[in-house]
Amino acid sequence: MFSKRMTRRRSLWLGLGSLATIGISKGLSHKYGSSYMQSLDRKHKDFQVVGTASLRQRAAAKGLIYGSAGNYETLSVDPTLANSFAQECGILVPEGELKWGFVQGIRNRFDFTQGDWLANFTRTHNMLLRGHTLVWHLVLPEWFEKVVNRQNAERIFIEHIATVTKHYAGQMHSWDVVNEAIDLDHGRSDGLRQSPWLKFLGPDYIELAFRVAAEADPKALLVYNETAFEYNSSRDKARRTAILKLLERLKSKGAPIHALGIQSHLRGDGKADFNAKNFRSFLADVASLGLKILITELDVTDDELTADIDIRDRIIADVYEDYLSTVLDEPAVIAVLTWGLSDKVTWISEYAPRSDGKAVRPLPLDDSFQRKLAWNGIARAFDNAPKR
Ligand code: 9MR
Repeated sequence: MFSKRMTRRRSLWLGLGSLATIGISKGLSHKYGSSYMQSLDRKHKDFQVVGTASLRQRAAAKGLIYGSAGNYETLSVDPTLANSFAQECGILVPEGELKWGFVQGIRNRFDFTQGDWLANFTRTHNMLLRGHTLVWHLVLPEWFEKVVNRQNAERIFIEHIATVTKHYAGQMHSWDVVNEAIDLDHGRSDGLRQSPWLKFLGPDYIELAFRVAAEADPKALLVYNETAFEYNSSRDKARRTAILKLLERLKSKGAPIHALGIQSHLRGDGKADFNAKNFRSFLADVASLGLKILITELDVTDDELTADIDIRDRIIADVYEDYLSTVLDEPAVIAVLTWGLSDKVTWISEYAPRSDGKAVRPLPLDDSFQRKLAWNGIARAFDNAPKR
């Protein structure tokens, strides 16, 4: 009994400690005051939401689109999950089914079976569809290394992009044309990743991908999607600078790029410093290039947080609400997608599992598809967002 109480007290302490850390390190002192007591008050934030309207409806009321990544494997066998998607989401992005290794796992044999199933799902439920992704250094098929060389790379690259984009032409709200092309550790002055495509085609492969996609599907919004630049570390700042330079280069060459996708895989542990003002000014810089912005893969890890579900959920919800309040202040932001809808289906369970073996809770719905505080945090950010 005694030791149980001690455990509860200890976990409460750890939880409150994390709250305090987040309050200070996220640079939110303007909002909450930086004192420890004020940070503790956030524990009592009620995350109240008016009415029962879905995230889709709340987003739409502001001229925004809300949706999620989903996959064939789970949506095709789990009607309750499918039903939650139909209820909450105005847009769906296949989590893996349109990546190169899935679509063209066998050379020249394009397999759209699962992608088409998901596309049909969106039509049935009157949702928009997003494509992810045409060009990425990961999830390349096994044959890639054996077959692709400097002589044939351009033909294979163009063929793949044109075939996949044409297949879904007219159906796609937007396409992540190029994903994660920047890696500053690779030592290039332009910040580009030494990807296979860069090796074979040179840095203009990005522009080429946009041109091929635009020709095959002139209606889709063409997006450059990137990860890990949301925080205030010198690394994230340098990545933001490199991204802006890339976007400027593409625009100045007249490449048909329409938007930046900000993945937004966020940390719930408060160990990374988020600076709303700096991030907001980056968003304004992107918008000033005439680009739209999509939040494409939002989720919040909880692996370092207390086991206490009540406290954990509050911390996660608070990260969602704070982050979205900042980004939705920028009118160029037109859509928000979480990388999954229910805690039952999330890459976080493998990528950032909890060391205590408890289930992770990074998404808006719990593993029984009930709305949890993260849902409220998102709903509140939508409700308070300026209208587009
Ligand atoms: O969530 C996706 C996971 O199921 C896949 O195994 C993995 C490789 O295809 O990709 C994950 O999604 C990634 C996305 O495609 C790009 N941004 C990071 C996402 C999480 O890793």
